[in-house]
Amino acid sequence: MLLYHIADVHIGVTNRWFRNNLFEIQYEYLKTLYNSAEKHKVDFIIIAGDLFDSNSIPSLIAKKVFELMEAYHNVHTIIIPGGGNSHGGEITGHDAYTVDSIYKRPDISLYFESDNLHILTPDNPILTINDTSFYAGFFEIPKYNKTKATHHIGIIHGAFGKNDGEIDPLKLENTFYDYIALGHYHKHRIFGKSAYSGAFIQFEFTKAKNLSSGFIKVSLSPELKIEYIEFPDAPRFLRAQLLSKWDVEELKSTLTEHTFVEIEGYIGELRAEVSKLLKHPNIELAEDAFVLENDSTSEILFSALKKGIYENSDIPEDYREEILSFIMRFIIKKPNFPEVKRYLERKYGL
Ligand SMILES: [Mn+2]
Repeated sequence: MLLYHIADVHIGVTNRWFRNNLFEIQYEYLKTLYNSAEKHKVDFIIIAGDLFDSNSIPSLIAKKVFELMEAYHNVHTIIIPGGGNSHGGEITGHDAYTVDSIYKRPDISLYFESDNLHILTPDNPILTINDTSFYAGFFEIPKYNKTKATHHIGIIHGAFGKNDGEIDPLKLENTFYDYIALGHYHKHRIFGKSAYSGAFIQFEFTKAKNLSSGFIKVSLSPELKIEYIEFPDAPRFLRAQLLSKWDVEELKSTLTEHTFVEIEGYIGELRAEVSKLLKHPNIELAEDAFVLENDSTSEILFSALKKGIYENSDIPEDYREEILSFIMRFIIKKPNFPEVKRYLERKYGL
């Protein structure tokens, strides 16, 4: 039994490079996914939340998406609504199952009466198709009784991981589910018998160079096999800080025709280099970009911090660049450094 798992498609989202046409790219890759599913006789495609960026998506766009899914008669699509936050059991944001949910619109809910399109909601969280049961959870591990089916798949939109405020992924291991499809984080990650597929097609500008677009392929029998399949030609969006000649070289080497870069700041010394870079059609300067002049003590401070952050093993690798970027903005915008310093001492022991 084979299934594909995607999440966080965020249809309707735009960014500074793709103001209106990100949907065309997402749609083309959805077609790629479904063609592959058909070719490899994949039984199920799971969408673990945030299919749409918001509940106010035009019906015309949503219908185009559901019609595409419906057309692949041999593939069952199982969708759960997503959302950004859970407040006292109430989930809000993105395509959360609220009163004004896209999935409750009369013209949209009709699609879920077709044989191969299914939605799991808090009112209707379990579905069995042939010998496989699906159980939906929303920001929590679903606690249901096991059905009589052969395979059991959990689908959860929520934060699991080892950081503050996250649910320990070990708890996922101790459930009866054969596989747990997760959505919410936009970076793909596999742990044990669960996985985040990450954003289907990346759309946010981030510092992380290892963010990719793609999906998870799962075979359940004869034994569990979880595999990430990347779309190597999907667009990538990077935010870069140019604080040394080395950063410039690195940026040049990561540049491909599919990479779009926003420079969020640079040192004065690199001014000429930066204006050359900005002639490249895929590189732009952030609206609030900073410039650090050579004589600036901030630069020295920054190098010291960078060293501190990279040598501190308590700081998860994935967060280092983000923390640096955050500190950098702080240094530039808020010269009251002692406050930042106290915060860093308290939080990271720097
Ligand atoms: Mn999301």
